[in-house]
Amino acid sequence: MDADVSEANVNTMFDIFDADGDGVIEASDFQAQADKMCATVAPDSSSRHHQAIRKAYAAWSEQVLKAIDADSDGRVTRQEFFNAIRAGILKDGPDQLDGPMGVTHAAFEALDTDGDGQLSPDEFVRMHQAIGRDTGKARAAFDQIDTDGDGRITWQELRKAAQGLYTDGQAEQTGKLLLG
Ligand SMILES: [Ca+2]
Ligand SMILES: [Ca+2]
Ligand SMILES: [Ca+2]
Repeated sequence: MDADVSEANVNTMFDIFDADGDGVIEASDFQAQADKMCATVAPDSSSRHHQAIRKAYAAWSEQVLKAIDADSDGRVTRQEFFNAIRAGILKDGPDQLDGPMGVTHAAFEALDTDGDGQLSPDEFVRMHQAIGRDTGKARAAFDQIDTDGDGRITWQELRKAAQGLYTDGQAEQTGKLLLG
């Protein structure tokens, strides 16, 4: 296993993917995540953003299952997940960030309610309000992601913050950074 991806982090990542907590990652887990994300940032099922989020999760699901589901039964066990991480699958694949970044980008666009291509603090905090998180912490997270300190989060800034989750093995820290 990569020295910088601890077993605890791999377990945390698995648990995040396994949304329904039944011990295997399946397409339905990604659908559950999509439901949650849509309910938070794009509840109108006919909206462009709602459909983009669903599409992004479906693509991610397909990518993960294709890459990690070694015996192709449509279910990724914890063992298969560990084996894939050990083989460096989340680090070495050139396209390994396409799935999560597709989802992050769809969420970014849904949160950008005024469509100026950047998130204001109000737009960013809306996500935290919707899921009942401490909005004070959201503001601290905002300031950390806004690396040039201009009071707006660009896609480049959010992308850089979100990448940490998959490349640094710092799932918990990155989650905290994004969600407070
Ligand atoms: Ca599951
Ligand atoms: Ca905006
Ligand atoms: Ca900025």
